[in-house]
Amino acid sequence: MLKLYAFDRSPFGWKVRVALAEKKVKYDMIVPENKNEDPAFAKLNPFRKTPVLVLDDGRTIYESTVINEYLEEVHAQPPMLPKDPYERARVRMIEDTFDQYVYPAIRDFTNSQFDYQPPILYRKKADKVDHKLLEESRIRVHEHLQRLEAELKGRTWFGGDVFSLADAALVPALTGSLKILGVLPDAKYPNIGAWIGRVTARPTYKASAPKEPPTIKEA
Ligand SMILES: N[C@@H](CCC(=O)N[C@@H](CS)C(=O)NCC(=O)O)C(=O)O
Repeated sequence: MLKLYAFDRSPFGWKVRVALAEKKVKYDMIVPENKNEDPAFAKLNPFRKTPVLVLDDGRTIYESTVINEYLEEVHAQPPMLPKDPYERARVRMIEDTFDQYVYPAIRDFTNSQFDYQPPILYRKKADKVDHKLLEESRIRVHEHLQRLEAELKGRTWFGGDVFSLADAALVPALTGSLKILGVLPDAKYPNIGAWIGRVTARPTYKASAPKEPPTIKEA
């Protein structure tokens, strides 16, 4: 059986679990211990990041986007990429720009105001908050949400009629971290709000969501 090395709360692990659940692929999830020191983990992924997918013959795939593309190739049903080449590129742009730009904005927004000791986000005292980074990242987060809101105009999913690899990539942020941080839901983003309702109603949502999500502890 496939093995997935991932953390319960990791957004990138969650994204892969969504694709595995959608495609009804069975796997064992392993939470790595001491991954930064354990030489065995470096053999799975020299960059020592999770998630890592281990195939039945022991070969490994790391980088969540690459893992999900592999799953799409090997388990074609249900398709998580539209048929039209431009639409496929559009889905991939949404996924790739999430990893490159949206995730760092959310990370800055979080780290500027919280100390994270999983699973608790401890709110920093006012004099420890990086106010400049907080305000800068808040603007970036909302710019991304405006763009994603527009992508959903007239579409059920980011993949149009197809619940896509981009939808899987956005599940952790839009239904997880941005909700915990109090950014979503927001009446300014009705399409995203409706998308969240549809995503969380999917049976695959429960199967892939963290068992113990982060919680905020006020200062
Ligand atoms: N680009 C990578 C990012 C993976 C990543 O940042 N994983 C986090 C968990 S969410 C991790 O392993 N962090 C621990 C570390 O950086 O040491 C992917 O998409 O898989």
